[in-house]
Amino acid sequence: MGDSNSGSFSFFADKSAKIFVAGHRGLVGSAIVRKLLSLGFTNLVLRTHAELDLTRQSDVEAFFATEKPSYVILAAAKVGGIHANNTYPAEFISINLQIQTNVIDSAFRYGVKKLLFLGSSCIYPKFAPQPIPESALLTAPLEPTNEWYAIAKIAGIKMCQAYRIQYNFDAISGMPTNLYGPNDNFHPENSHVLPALMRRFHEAKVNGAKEVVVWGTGSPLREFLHVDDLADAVVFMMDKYEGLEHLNVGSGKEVTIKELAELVKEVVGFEGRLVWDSSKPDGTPRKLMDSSKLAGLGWQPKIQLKDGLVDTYKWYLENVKQ
Ligand code: GFB
Repeated sequence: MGDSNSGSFSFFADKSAKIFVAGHRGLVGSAIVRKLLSLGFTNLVLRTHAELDLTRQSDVEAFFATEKPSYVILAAAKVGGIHANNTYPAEFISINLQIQTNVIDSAFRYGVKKLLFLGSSCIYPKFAPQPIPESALLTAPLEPTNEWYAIAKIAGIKMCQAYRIQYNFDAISGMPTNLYGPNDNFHPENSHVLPALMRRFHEAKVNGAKEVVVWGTGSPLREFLHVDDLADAVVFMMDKYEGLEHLNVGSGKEVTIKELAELVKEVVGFEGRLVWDSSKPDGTPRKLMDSSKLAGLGWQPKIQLKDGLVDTYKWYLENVKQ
């Protein structure tokens, strides 16, 4: 049980191995599918929510019994931005606990060779040391706006660890920082800041509005990673990592929400002004991850924020109904 893959295992040895990507229509899952297909993997097992409800234990078990995938990448989750997390705490804790418990347990029971569980940087304490090392987990209280989601994700990490310790099940966890990219959720209230602002600036530009409202004070710092970089890291970890500890996956670069807003405004081409609504929560003041463990294994992000924003806005224009 080393910190990295010491044996001769190669995730790339058999491109026809059956891989279940749970959550393949979401921001993260769709990027992982694009990545696997671009690498020549041919046997992806995908199920829409309507085809397989991952919160239903017996359905998940029946799916694993029938399909018997070799690998599982668990990118299915109930996710949202600060407002959604704060408004639907019961859904964030219960749906995530159910999905991950069902999938991790069935994966073990039906002979999956390796599983990768994805969490979030919100698992760390509100006032964690910056940049946040993996060892900061469970050392102090969480940020209240997303503690329900965080508790579920911490339980997922712990479940992977417990199954490795007791059953020697090769389950690993990756904790991405704030993500963005194609197939994001652009809902005006429930989405994360980046897609929310992109949509608001776009609609303001199209409607000729003079100002756009941005939540909070603009002072919180956030680290953003393009989802294609995350997908690259996921494949890298499937191949190279088999440690007990979860691994941070970040870009190493942070911006204030004010800087982000200015950047999105520029990319979209909105020329009016920003109005700050300080009645909305800021959330945690800063969450820059220390991703040096993953870097030490040989992985680096490639996509700069500005380039990623241009790419995401292009996708938005081509795919989202105006
Ligand atoms: O992206 P966001 O919702 O996630 O908010 P968190 C980030 C920051 O952007 C906060 C500000 O300081 C918000 O106040 N913000 C400004 C806005 N305008 C907007 C807007 O229109 N929409 C949104 N959503 N924010 C989430 C967690 O926290 O991070 C999740 O709630 C998850 O659980 C995710 O972990 C990665 O970074 O604050």
